[in-house]
Amino acid sequence: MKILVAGGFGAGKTTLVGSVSEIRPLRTEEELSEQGRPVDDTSGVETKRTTTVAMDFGRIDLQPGLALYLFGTPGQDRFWFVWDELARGALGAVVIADTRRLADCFPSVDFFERRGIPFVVAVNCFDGAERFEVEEVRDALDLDPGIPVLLCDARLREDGKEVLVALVEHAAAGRHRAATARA
Ligand SMILES: Nc1nc2c(ncn2[C@@H]2O[C@H](COP(=O)(O)OP(=O)(O)OP(=O)(O)O)[C@@H](O)[C@H]2O)c(=O)[nH]1
Ligand SMILES: [Mg+2]
Repeated sequence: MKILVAGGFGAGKTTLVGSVSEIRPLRTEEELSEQGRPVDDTSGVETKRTTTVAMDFGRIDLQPGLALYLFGTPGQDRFWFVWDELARGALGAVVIADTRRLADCFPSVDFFERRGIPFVVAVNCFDGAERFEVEEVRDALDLDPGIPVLLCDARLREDGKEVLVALVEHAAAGRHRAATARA
């Protein structure tokens, strides 16, 4: 199963792919440069030194016979053109949200809603960030009640796995509903 890991700049996409992957993840990190300063919005994540310029790639066997291929998207607006290519054939997506900059994940939510790709929202609970209930996040993002919202720490493998299990179950339930509707 091909899965996308999306979300705004610095939300923790590379971190999540790295923490759950059972292979050494492929990364395309580059230093944030002076040239990028006028176009890259780093507000809220001023300490960030590198950014994904193409994609992250990792793999995990979630259960016997179910391998997930994880594709982390780049977070900066100027790399949006990569998303269409990465999304081809994706069966689901994780949208990582940072509640300090929640609006940054709106474009990701729109992207998957418009393409009918099932997704879950994983709230990455950064140290020192104000905590919100999942229902508050759901309301703020104006999500359908059926879309799973989870709290996680992207650095923890078990949290990342929980998010992926929720996504696989959510995507499977959607396919089941579609098949039943056709029958
Ligand atoms: N405290 C805390 N720090 C985190 C967490 N997840 C990620 N970080 C840190 O936040 C920074 C951003 O993480 P990345 O994984 O690079 O974010 P990204 O979404 O891939 O960023 P771009 O590819 O540039 O859009 C890194 O310095 C991480 O170490 C978390 O759950 N808690
Ligand atoms: Mg990244």
